[in-house]
Amino acid sequence: MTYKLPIKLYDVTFHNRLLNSAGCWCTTEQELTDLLESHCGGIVSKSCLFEPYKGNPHPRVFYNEVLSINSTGLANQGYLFYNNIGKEITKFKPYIISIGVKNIDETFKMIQSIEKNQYCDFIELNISCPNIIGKPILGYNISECLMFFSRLFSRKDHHAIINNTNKLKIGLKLPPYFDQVQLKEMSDIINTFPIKYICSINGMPNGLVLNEFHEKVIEPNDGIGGMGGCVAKPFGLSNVKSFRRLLPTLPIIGCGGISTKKDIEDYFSVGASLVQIGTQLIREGPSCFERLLKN
Ligand code: RRO
Repeated sequence: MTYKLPIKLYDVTFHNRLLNSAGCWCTTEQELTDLLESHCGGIVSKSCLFEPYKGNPHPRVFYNEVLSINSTGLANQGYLFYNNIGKEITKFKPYIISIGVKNIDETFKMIQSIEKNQYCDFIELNISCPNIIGKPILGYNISECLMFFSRLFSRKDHHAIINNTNKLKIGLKLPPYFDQVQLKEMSDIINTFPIKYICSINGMPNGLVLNEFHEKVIEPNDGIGGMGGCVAKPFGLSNVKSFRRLLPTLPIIGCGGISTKKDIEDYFSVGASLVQIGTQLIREGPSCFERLLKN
């Protein structure tokens, strides 16, 4: 079972191929410490913003045996927290700082500042948060993405990334695409820039779950939020398979509905090099990594 083996992405060696998904068990110092002590092969932070942010009203996360729904709303401790804690984490495991792309100028400032310290191995730009109320998902707007990456990678200090020196490596967390034309258009954009990996997929946007009394199970946004768990897996698999065909050499981290070894192997069979675990990590806690690596 290859997912138990180390894997090298560029100069970074992951201990095995199982990571947490950004947002799951990775917001507080205690949660990040739990991950450090778990059997995961590397750690991804909560998507962060320039300033700490309290996020949406509670309850904002719900899960059962088949699905999860959340509208956390980018609750986070501010990028400096996730940057500084990286000094400790990177002594033991590869560390990816996920950045929530909400305000483009702030995104640039965060990247610049994180690059100075190098307390992480990759930055994962989250262009797929389904819960920024009133804001469209950047990853669905192909022309905005083109403008965003053009600005990002034409910054003077980013020429180093293009030249492949030791500047920080940038990956993308993508939304699920439901149409092959969009997958092709996004792939063409990704191909144009020095993006080091993609993680596919984030939660499926715009879901609604009702309880036995037909009431919403999360408070924000009329109960509407991003969906994970089993329901997401067919879309995660199809997106990874399509991106593998369209971007034959780019490392892909598969995500969406992984709770068993079969799920992991399915993602590897369509071209993922690593996987991220979200809903099942929330359900089971960080011991899920040890269970999945056993036998
Ligand atoms: O914080 C959230 O509401 C959230 C984010 Br940033 C994301 O990328 N995906 C998600 O399901 N929730």
